[in-house]
Amino acid sequence: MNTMPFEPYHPGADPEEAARRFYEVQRQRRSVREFSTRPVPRGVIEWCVRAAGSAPSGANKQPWRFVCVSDRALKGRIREAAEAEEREFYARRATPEWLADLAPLGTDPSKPFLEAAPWLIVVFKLARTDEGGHVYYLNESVGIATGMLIAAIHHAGLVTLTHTPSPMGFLHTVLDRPEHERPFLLLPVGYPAEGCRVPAIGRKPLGEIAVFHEG
Ligand code: IYR
Repeated sequence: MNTMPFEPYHPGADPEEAARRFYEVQRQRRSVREFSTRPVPRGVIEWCVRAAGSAPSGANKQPWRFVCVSDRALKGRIREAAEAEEREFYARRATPEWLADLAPLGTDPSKPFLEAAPWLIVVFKLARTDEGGHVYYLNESVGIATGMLIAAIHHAGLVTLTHTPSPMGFLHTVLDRPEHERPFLLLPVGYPAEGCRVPAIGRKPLGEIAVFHEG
């Protein structure tokens, strides 16, 4: 059997205090739809993507690509294509139930944040490794990495939105990605617009999201 070298691993101290502090930070995170045009240096985006890339993945295949766009023309083309899909979605594709569920959020086919935000990070999942090999637990792996990316963006003092234009095949074409890369999620990243407001949503209490079987 061909095993890799193993190394010592040291977890942090005082898990309860650390867990509480992390919760206090993460609970401040909100999905934001109104972005400032204030620039964000590329270095900040690079650190956030490194954090995402530290995620666990099936057999450590790291089946993700984070395409980071600040180019104005490219953002314009993404907005145009996304809005075309969204117009179809709101006019025809969405079920009445879906539209009713979205109504309180006030979303519509207009996506100005795709041009206003200084960065768009388009997350692609790799159906195969770059070398053509198998990947495992693809959606789980890329979902975890994306969650870590969102946490990193929030931790950096920036905001983002988990945007899912559907279908999002156009991102493959517009960004000229190879065949084995499939669009997964689009994240505008930046600062909130001045006077930005977010819907007053609540989060389920622990008792509704957790079940304990204690020994
Ligand atoms: N992708 C559309 C619709 C949309 C769907 C869900 I589920 C949301 O939570 C929000 C929006 C849009 O971006 O408008």
